[in-house]
Amino acid sequence: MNATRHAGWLAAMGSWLIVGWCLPGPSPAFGQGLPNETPARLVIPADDFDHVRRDVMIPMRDGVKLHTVILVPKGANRAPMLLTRTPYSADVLTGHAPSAHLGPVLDGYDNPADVIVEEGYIRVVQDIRGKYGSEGDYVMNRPLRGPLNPTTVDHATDTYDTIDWLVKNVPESNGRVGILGISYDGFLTLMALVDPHPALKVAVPMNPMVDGWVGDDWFHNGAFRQQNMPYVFEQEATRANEARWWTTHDDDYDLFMGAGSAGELGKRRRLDQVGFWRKLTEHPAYDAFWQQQAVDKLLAARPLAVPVMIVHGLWDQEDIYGALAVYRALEPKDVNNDRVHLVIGPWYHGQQIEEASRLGAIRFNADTAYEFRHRFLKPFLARFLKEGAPAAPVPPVAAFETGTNRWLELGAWPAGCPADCRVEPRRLYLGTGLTAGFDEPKAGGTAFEEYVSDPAKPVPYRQRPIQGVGYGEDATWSIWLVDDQREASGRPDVLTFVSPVLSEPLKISGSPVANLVASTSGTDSDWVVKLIDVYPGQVGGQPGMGGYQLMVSGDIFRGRYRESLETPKPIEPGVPLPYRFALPAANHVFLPGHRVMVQVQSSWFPLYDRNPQTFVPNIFFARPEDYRTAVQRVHHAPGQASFVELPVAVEKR
Ligand code: PG9
Repeated sequence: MNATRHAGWLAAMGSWLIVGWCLPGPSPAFGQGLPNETPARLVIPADDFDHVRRDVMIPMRDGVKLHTVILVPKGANRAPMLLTRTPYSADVLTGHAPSAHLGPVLDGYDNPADVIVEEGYIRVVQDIRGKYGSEGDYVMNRPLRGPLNPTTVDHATDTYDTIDWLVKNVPESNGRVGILGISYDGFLTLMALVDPHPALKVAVPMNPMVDGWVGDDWFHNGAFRQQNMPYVFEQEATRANEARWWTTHDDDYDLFMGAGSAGELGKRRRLDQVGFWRKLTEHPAYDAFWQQQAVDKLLAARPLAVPVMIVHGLWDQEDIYGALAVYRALEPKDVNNDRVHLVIGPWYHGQQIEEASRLGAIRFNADTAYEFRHRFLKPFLARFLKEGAPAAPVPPVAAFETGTNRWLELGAWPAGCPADCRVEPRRLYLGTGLTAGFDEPKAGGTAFEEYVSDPAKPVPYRQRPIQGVGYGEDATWSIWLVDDQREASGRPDVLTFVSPVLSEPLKISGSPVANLVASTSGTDSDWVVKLIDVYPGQVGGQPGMGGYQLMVSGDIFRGRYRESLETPKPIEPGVPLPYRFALPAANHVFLPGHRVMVQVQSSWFPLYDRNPQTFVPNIFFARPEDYRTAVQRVHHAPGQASFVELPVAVEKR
């Protein structure tokens, strides 16, 4: 590592590394300078470029200035602007490649680059307050002004002020602005809908962070997603994310087992230095802190003034809850069914701006992401942003049906099929002999199935060694939801119920609901329920898919919240108790020759922290002695039936 790179690396590691070193090489002869070879002001000749880049600092109403990159296609006149606000660096999002052409420059995270370039949009990307080139202080998912934010500014006001400046200072624009973004940027897109600027004509929240406790990035039904601890550290330790989480193990399973609890790992890594970690550990339950910033609730309480296209991925490994929660909040406001649109694709988190002819081992018959961008996104944006654009029909709902691999254009969600069909809940009962079927349990069978849940050997959520959350070259984090579940089905601490081979297609459209009657010998417990499509022993044309166990929906529920999400309570040991919780939506056809499987287990590690299985005040700080094995029982006798309520789409007779 030469001196320059060494210095660069140290700079990148941030100013807290104090090391002494001297640059090698002879000092200049006395009295003779050695001219600096770096120009005082670098000029980039613009002749090759098909766009002009402007870096501006836009003043907010409280005086804080936000770094904003504006990319204007050469020759643009009365062009609409597409805005994204981000905590992930406007320079990175507008510098994916060192090219003179806008396409490669934008081709990467958070840009539907082909649509932006083909449609001649002015691309605007802004660092949110407190991050990278912007001034101000950073607060994770800064709450709206109100009980959680006593200041006069939030992402709604910052967006309003930004749009106000843009329409007055970008002469090439037509004064119309759209906003779009994925994930955190999807959350920021939704914030723009609160008291929106009149020039904001359309919003496209994709895979948005909406409710961090119920089903998005931080918890799922109270179980903590501890593999996001590196994100908390890097996102808040420094303004430009220079301080990096450091590895000690190639297998995250070992890292988190070694620490014992998430709180202990946080303590060892001094995470208490960053504000959001303190908030996470202080609010393990669904209290006012989480309820008051649930974006679906906030938007449900406000008028909808801006048309939206909400984009959801069926295998979104990060924010599988948010998009459909927002759709449920906004759809009732859409009296003419022409302002709230929904697209559901067979994608991982954000895959809709990438290539999506397959997801892991699962193949689709076309690049479903390209289809989304060109069949749905492009005409939707044009309709509201481009003057004189044709009002190209975009269906209220476009939902990809997995299993049959086809797009359905629907009037609402869940609807199941375009024309005359309806969705009706049908109970898939878990039964004697680890069966699954639609017949109610009969007397005479066994009363329950049993397994031992040992916190010293939690069930890995995927095959080990388990990577951390990452998106690099060799990262497979994005596809974990479609991992083959055979790894789990063979474990004695995973109950595996399976149906007979289907002779007819079974189509589900909507959210399955887990209904367990379960007991534990402990006083706290997690319950994981997975709905799985079991492929036939061999699949023609797809070697390697024979017997594949594809999870089409699955989630975890932390038992202490059984009676109240806000107030955890101990579980009475040994007593069969009902647990009912929704699983993520599916739009799937189990084909003839396939089987339906339900797996039940009590850990999903290390993505989720372990439940000690004894009731403690705050699981973040459970002590080693709190972690005890527990005997788990899933009951299925008549009167104590466990089942998964399937949203079955049936043709109307
Ligand atoms: N949803 C992504 C994320 C947020 C917070 C923690 C980890 C991941 C994202 O904004 O990309």
